[in-house]
Amino acid sequence: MTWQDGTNFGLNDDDIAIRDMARAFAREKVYPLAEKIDAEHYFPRELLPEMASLGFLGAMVPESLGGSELSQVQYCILIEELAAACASTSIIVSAHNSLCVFPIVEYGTQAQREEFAKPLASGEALGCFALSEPGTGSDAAALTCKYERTDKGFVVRGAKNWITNGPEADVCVLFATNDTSSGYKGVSAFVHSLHLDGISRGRPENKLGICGSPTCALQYDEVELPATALLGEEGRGFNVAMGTLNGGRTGVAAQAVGIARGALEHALAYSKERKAFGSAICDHQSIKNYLADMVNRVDAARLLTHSAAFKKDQGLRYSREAAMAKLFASEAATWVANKALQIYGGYGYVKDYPAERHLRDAKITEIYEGTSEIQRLVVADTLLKESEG
Ligand code: COS
Repeated sequence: MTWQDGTNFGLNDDDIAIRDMARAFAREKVYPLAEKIDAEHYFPRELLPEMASLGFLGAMVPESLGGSELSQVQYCILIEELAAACASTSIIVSAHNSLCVFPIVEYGTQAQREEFAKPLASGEALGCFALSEPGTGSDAAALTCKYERTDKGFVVRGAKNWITNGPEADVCVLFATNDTSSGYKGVSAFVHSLHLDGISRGRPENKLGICGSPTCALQYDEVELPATALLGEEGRGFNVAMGTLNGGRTGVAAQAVGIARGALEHALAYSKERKAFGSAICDHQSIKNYLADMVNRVDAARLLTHSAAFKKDQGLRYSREAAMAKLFASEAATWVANKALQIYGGYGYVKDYPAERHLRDAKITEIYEGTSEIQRLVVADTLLKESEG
């Protein structure tokens, strides 16, 4: 298998060093486990200590708290490299960083950063994010998980769904409302340990793809949280969720780029080996057309992803760019993985080759952290707003 660079621009020496380190780790430690992770729905816990020591689990954490403080562009490079080897491993790292560590560092107090971000960066704890509910996905403001104030802090009751890392996580960023009639203005964010009385985890979901990334529901039965669990201002939780998802969407876009690149690399290698009508199939025009269209999509997806991440690094508004990157990269990943499987022909349809895994893994990138339909809404709404001047 070849490991190619594709189109990049403006990467500095640090970015390239991080890419090379992530690529070496992905190739030597993650890729050999990818088939087992998928086939056995295996959570690769043994990768966590080394990923922590390489700074992968503290990518969003300041160096003063033991993190590696990567730029968003560097973070996207890291996620792409992991995803090219194993999509499950990449989303374990991405959900931990983008959805749990980021909001703690961005919106939390210094005490919350010390209590939660430090162990999340060191690998002592794994993070998750609880926004969706059984009846609330795209319409996130309609959530019903309820919190009430008490003398000591808060009490929470309700259900959360589709929690990536849920079965294994130790720390959760939770969204709950104290007034469903107030819409998004009733929502507050909290950060808490998942090892509290009253929290139960559902059985791990049996998914189409990313099978080593564990997902479950969470049930909160009269869970008591201390007053210090409130993350950001009361009533501003929806803004915490949206601000967090902007960054998360660049991470999923990078994951999609990695899955697409992995699919392309395998199909490219196969097309050079496989013979039909007297020559390697890559010599046939139909296959060349596929390869050209695949690499175009991979590189265009990476450029959109890095452009959104670059805007975040500059401190600029980037919600439209993040949505554009996720929308394009996720649909490109499914398209590229589908064409890669086609290049393999019958061999693509069986589990002896990774082509069908790439296709199963790619599909979720069109769904989680905001469906393609929601991304189109965000892109069009921000475009219309910006055009008003
Ligand atoms: N970035 C920053 N802020 C955002 C934002 C974004 N992308 N989208 C909305 N907001 C803010 C708005 O600025 C507004 O805040 P203020 O009143 O303080 O200005 C607030 O959020 C409400 O905005 P709006 O009225 O547009 O919210 P809606 O309820 O109409 O919802 C969508 C907007 C549909 C875009 C939102 O619910 C969404 O992203 N849904 C998908 C949720 C998702 O990704 N779920 C996956 C969970 S993780 S697997």
